[in-house]
Amino acid sequence: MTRTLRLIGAPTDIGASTRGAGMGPDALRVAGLANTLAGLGFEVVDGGNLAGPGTPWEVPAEGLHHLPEVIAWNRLVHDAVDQALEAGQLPVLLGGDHCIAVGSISAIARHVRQRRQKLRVLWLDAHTDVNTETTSPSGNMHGMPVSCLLGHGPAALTGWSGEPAALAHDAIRFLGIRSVDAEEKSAIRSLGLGVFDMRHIDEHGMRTTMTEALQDVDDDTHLHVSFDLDCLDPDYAPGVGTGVRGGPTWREMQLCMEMIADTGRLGSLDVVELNPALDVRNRTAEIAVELIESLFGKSTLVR
Ligand code: EXY
Ligand code: MN
Ligand code: MN
Ligand code: MN
Repeated sequence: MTRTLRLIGAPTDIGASTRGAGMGPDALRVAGLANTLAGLGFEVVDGGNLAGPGTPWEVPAEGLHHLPEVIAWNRLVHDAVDQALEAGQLPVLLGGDHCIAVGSISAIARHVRQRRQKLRVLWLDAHTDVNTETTSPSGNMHGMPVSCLLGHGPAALTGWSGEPAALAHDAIRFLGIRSVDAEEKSAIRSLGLGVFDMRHIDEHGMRTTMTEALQDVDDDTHLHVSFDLDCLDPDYAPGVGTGVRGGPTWREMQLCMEMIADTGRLGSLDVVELNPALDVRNRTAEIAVELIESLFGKSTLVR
């Protein structure tokens, strides 16, 4: 049966520190995302862009930047992802900055729970995004979605899945991590989160790391990938607002994607933090499309 993928554009930089991520969905379209996925044999429906509030660029209130607008965007994203899942489509959310993962993963968590499946989230990122309004050094909400999903973030953004926490602490694995605030480190330890940082990838290689990250993924598992493009080394992906050097190479990310594809359990995807205003001739968008193609099963294996 042909699987239908639904592209959902969320053109916003409402949770980011730098403007420009709102152009991400169209840059991915220009780089040929829909045709590339159709070329793999999927039916691809591009649902266009959601229409949410603009970015007012005001100072943070009570430790949070733009909370009402972040809620509005996440509400739109939540409902669009929910509708795609209800229609039997595989949602591909095109950000937009990473704050929108609250809406998408909350919808996915409810759907997975109703089907009595198990959820595993792979958070591909230079950052762990596990700040809260009391620990965040910036007030920027793209640094907080994981806390919201674990039930520890701002109250207005927790509980959206129908449970206090959309994610159990052992339902998420982080890969590519190399920029973690001091208070995030404490949270990671106290919550017992599974973090595969760059030191781990350096020491064990991507193959072993992915084998570990995918351990216990089985036929009942829904795999969600939250792909922050700043996971990649900025030499390969310059078009991001919060790039951190020392990330995985293009080849390493390819292997990561191929090993996820090999499980056959990919059920949903966020592609976030692409900032075309900082990119070089749409290179980061093109690399993202190549990596997403591998994630959806393009194989370069000869044997
Ligand atoms: N940890 C920093 C903060 O919370 O402000 C930086 C977060 C950057 C988040 C990027 C999108 O992954
Ligand atoms: Mn992120
Ligand atoms: Mn990041
Ligand atoms: Mn827990």
